Amino acid sequence: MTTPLISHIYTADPSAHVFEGKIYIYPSHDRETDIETNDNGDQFDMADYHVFSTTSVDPPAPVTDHGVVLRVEDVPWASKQLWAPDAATRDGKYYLYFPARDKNNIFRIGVAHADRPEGPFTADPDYIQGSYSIDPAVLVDDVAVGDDATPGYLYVGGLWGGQLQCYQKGNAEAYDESWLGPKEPTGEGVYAMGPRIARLNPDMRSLAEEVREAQILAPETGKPILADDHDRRFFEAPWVHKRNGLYYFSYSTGDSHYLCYATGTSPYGPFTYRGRMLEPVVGWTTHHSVVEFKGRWYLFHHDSSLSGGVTHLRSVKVKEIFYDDDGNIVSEDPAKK
Ligand code: FUB
Repeated sequence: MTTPLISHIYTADPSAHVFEGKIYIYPSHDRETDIETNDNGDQFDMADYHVFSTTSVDPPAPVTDHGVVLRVEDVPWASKQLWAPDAATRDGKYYLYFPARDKNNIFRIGVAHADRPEGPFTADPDYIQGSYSIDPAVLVDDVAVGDDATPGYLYVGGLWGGQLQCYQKGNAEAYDESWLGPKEPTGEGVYAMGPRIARLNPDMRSLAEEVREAQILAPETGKPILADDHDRRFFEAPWVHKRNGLYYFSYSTGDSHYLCYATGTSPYGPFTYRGRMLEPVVGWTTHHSVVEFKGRWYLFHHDSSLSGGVTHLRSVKVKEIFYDDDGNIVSEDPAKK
């Protein structure tokens, strides 16, 4: 079993990026509460974010804790639950994307900005208009859209407590609170709900278009994965990385506890399911990021081993991943076989 990268506080949902030659990690900051554990995730009652950095994960180097960079009380629109964040950089500025419940208890995506990757971050006064659900992940692409040479794409989505199922019709205005709770589509022939994507404006703080669904297709049918296929359907934790011009969309399957991936030729998908990249870990949730550093690829993820299996007290870990000649993600270096 691998050792947690950070053990002086509980951390989860690591989004790792290489900024200024170092690996920066933007995780959730788990904390103990007296809230009863339920399938809505109420026990995940996080109230701030720390940022971490390191110069090497293999061999391990010390991880620097840059301290608290944003608190829920510094986010004017938010009420609680600072869940899985991500970060991006553009034109010398750094952006932290984060989900939180607004004053009406609806999950929205917020953004905060800083001059340095380690913050501190200043939150925008309101959430990103048109945003909903949880688990933002931002890809800054290298394929121009119009005048924008490096467009940013925001991916979001999470079922059950993450409220994605409340948007059956797709758009932010069609919020249906009768779907609140640990619910999701089910039934013969019913398609799973896909993650959501929208291109960001060059300001990186607003959407250039309405949020839309990205499809994850089953390779055997060419059609979306079925809602009852819990081993493969999207649940939460979207992440997109690009390798050799191919977009890798990876995600958690939630109640079946896998990290899976699918690939496509456009940031919008469709993405065709390819396989698993992490088997179930200690704890209920699984959430990750994939980053290239000095020519090697790493999977950052979390488990609950440090807390002895407490679902909402997790710790960030890292492992190297490899690709075979067909672009499949494999856990052992094919060159060493
Ligand atoms: O950390 C709170 C939630 O747990 C995240 O938003 C999900 O992805 C899951 O890891």
